[in-house]
Amino acid sequence: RATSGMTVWLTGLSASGKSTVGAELERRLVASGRPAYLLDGDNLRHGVNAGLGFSAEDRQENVRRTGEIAKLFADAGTVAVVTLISPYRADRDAVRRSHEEAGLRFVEVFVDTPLETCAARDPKGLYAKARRGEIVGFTGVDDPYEVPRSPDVVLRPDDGAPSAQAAILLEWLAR
Ligand code: GGZ
Repeated sequence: RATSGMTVWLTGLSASGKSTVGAELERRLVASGRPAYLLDGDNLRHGVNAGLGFSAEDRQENVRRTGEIAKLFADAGTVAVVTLISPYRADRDAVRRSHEEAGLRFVEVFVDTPLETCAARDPKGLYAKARRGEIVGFTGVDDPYEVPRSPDVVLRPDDGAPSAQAAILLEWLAR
């Protein structure tokens, strides 16, 4: 294919900036003539993934389904930009394997914003609720986040605002 599809998978804590970076990456790709489509965890949970909660099993199924959807977009020649906490290494690795088995490129991006920063941002007040015990099993508070061991790209707050991080990511993808 002239325009080859792939999946760019952003993993990181809630409020790490995944969705903002992902939306900006999608915008920049489309502006440069590259078909791209954002698959955001929070959005998908209202539709195809409605009914899934935040147990380890449900998160695994959330990641699996979203990975399958991303594969369809990638196979159609689109850049699927996925933004999901996807806290478990094994689940993310399974999506990578399934892409590779299908001959599709999979790029894992770790949005490495420290927990303290995410909790200080707390745009939806979820960290505060989790700390008060009003949400049980919140990632980073009382639920695990397994840091990627060999991500393809790491984005840190040092890299700048989400738009700057998206630019870095786009440059990496172009190389
Ligand atoms: C983590 C939760 C939880 C719990 C609700 N743990 O920052 P947000 O609010 O807008 O996005 C988060 C979203 C996480 O959904 P994902 O599909 O990305 O998660 S996973 O990949 O782990 O399946 C957060 C909100 O849902 N949220 N409860 N307990 N995040």
